[in-house]
Amino acid sequence: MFPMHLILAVSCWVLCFNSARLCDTPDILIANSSGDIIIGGLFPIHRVGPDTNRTQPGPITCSDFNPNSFITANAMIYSIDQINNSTLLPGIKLGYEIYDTCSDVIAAVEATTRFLSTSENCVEVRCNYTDYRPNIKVVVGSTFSEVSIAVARILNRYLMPQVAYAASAKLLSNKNRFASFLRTVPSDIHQTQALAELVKKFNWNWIAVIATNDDYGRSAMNDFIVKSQNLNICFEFSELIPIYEGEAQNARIEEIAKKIKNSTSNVIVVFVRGQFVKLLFKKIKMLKVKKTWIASDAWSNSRNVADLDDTADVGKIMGIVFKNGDIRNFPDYMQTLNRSSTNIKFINNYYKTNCVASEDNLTDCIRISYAYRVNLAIRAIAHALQKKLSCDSENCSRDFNFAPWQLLNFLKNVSFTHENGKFEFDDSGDFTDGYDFISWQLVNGSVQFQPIGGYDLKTKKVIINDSYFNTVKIKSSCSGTCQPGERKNVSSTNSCCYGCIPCPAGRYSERNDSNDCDVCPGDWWSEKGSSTCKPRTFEFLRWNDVVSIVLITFTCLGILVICVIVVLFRKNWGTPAVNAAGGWLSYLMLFSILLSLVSIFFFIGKPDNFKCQIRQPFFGISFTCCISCILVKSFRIILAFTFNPILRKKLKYIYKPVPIITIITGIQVIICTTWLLTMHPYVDKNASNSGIIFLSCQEGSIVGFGFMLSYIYLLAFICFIFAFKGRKAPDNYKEAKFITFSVLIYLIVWILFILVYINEEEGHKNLPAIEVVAILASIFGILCCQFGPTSYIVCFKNESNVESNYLVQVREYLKRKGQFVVPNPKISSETSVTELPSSSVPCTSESVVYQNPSNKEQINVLINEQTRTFASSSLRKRRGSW
Ligand SMILES: *[C@@H]1O[C@H](CO)[C@@H](O)[C@H](O)[C@H]1NC(C)=O
Ligand SMILES: *[C@@H]1O[C@H](CO)[C@@H](O)[C@H](O)[C@H]1NC(C)=O
Ligand SMILES: *[C@@H]1O[C@H](CO)[C@@H](O)[C@H](O)[C@H]1NC(C)=O
Ligand SMILES: CC(=O)N[C@H]1CO[C@H](CO)[C@@H](O)[C@@H]1O
Repeated sequence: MFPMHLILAVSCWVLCFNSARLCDTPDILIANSSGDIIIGGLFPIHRVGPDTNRTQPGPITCSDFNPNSFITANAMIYSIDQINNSTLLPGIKLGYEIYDTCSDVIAAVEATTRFLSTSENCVEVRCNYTDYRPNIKVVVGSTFSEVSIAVARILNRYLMPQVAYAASAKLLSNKNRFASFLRTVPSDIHQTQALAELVKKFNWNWIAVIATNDDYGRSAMNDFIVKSQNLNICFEFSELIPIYEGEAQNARIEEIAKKIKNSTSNVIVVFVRGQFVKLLFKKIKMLKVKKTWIASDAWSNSRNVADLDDTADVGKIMGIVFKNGDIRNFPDYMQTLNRSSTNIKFINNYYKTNCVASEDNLTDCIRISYAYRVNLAIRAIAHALQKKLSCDSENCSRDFNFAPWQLLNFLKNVSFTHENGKFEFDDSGDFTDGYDFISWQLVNGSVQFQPIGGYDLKTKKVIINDSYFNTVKIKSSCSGTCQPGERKNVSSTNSCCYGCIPCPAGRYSERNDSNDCDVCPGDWWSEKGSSTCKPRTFEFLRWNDVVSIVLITFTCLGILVICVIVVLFRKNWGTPAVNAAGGWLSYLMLFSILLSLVSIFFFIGKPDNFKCQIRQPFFGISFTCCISCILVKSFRIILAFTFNPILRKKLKYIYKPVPIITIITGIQVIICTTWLLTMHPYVDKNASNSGIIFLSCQEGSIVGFGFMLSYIYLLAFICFIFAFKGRKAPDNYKEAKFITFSVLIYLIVWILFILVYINEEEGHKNLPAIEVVAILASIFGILCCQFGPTSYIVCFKNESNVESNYLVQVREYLKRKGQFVVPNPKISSETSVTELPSSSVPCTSESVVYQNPSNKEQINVLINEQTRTFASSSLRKRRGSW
């Protein structure tokens, strides 16, 4: 067993290596400068990394010089100079150590180990790095996410701060895994959102997406699809390009190019590195396809692609870039970069590039480099150091020998303003200052990247310059826009491909591309294919309809007639004619007829619940009262023609007008009350499938309504029977005929009404009018037949309106006819009379008529009594016929 302290001693050892400065060329160290605090830098100065077929771990050699990265690296040097010259860190000199990553992890990892070396050029292997103090305090870099991730994984162990200026992979926001990683660009998670919003801004909803088949491409594509779908953008297809060059990749790109040629979408979003975009565009050009291309930041400002011949042939290209800004005097600095005075390597290669050819070229090169983002990174570090070293305007603490992790918190919480912008890292260590959109414009035969707008991360708003926006006329949607008044008829598979169908009647859609047609609210309505609803018109029997005016005229006429009759009767009150017409019974009849006429007004005009409920009972009860009066009159006729004394006595016993009228009307009141209390009538809005609502009264209970009508009908029928029996009354006695006639009118009219009512379509507008006609017909029948003759007599034959006249004439009539009536012989056996043949009996069948009475006195008494009964209940129309 080894003692524990021995194991610990063994597990801690030191790795030393020659000073980087002692390395022979070629080496990945690009530039360095001593200082109080040294900042590490990682830049892909070369595009192609070390040979993949290495057999010995010799020095790393890279190829394919990248001028943009060279400029980016110079931006770091320049920015450090700026800080040194400024008053931000008084008395402190910042130094740097800049390495080439060769766009590959292998060189980046080597550079990282050098960052971790201590002043003795050793990387110590310890158990506890709390006290570990390497030369480099903070690292700036790198460009590619893949490289940055590798570096971040190593630095995470030491919690050495790393500030990236371009690596935007979403993964790097995870602070559990990359605790010391910060960046001066937003995460790609925002980029996909920004691109989706850009597509939405141009109202494209039918697009395709292509990505490289690696972590970056797949994750960007998936994010983009999800975010686009949330904005109702649909995808015709999505394709992945393999990242390993070769036959398979070539074939795949060819396939994709053909698919693009075949596609109906005009907009293709591409999350592919520039080098593969180049291959794709070559194929696209061969197929002569023109589309609109949306570039992710991976190639949005790639000179490599832009410098292809005839890039404009593939169509319009728009791209997203990190928000750019100016570094003061940096272009001058790059222009006057002196080959001898600078200590940066590869300056000669730089002078071989296009960038230095002209000022314009240089500006373009600087714009597409990450210079501005590096500048922000150095500023953030300087502001963090200012806090860490507790600087005031003159002095900083000169305690430089701190462990890198001690700077991390100051850096995370840094907040500074620069050129009116406020910069700070969010909780994920990312900047959130948004993006710019650029458009590739052909100027003098070469592509320039022109800013066309931007995206604000916080408001998620895309702003595109109007001047550019208005030039974009491209449409990319699977289907045309559905107009207001139509709705989408979406197929089950794809929500962006749909036909448009007009909204059915009664429904509407206000906006373009509505998914559904809304139902018009209650009293509103629309025609087929409407974008709005219009109020329905109510249809009912209006006061000013011709029918109504006619009906009202007749009603008023009826009221007028009643008034005239009342005046006539009042004037001739007590005369036999008025008495014969019923006396006070006439007033009651006229009053109930008046009420029936008044009820007509409830049948006309806009129905409401009150009118619906009141109108039928109002009419029913008043008319029942009227009929009951007629019934009493008919009853009296029966009584008058009943010569059988016993029957007469019985009938006379029952003949009590007031109770009869009260009971008969009372029963109707009960029927109507029961009806109203159980299922009362109500207003029915019969909304048809047109712009019309039929407002009508539903009777609620057809049984109640039927009972009410049948009851009146039954009473009228009884009247009819009674009066019919009295129709063979003596010539002078016309009352029975008139009752028969008026009741017959009623019976026929209401049979017709019932037939119409049953066959009439529900809630028809004219149904109330028809009922009013029936009411008017029966009322005028009664007025004419019951009151007309009496009125005639009191007006024109008033001289005969004397009681004696009545009595004399009745008696004469009976005598002339040789007929008079006596009580039934079985009861009055003292009279001996010869029975007449039944055929000659002029009176009712119950009556027994005798001829040649033996006792003249008795006969006279009898005649007097009969005459009085006649006189009190009859009227003679044709006096001359007596
Ligand atoms: C810093 O100051 C030096 C000397 O004054 C000057 O040469 C250099 O251009 C300045 N650098 C910047 C970035 O202002
Ligand atoms: C690690 O080292 C620091 C400084 O030497 C010391 O304060 C801390 O206690 C150590 N941690 C452990 C777990 O030993
Ligand atoms: C292109 O479309 C045609 C007909 O629509 C189809 O036959 C062909 O397979 C399509 N080609 C590709 C590459 O999708
Ligand atoms: C004021 C000052 O110290 N400026 C120096 C800052 O650092 C650069 C080199 O990195 C020097 O050239 C400046 O003179």
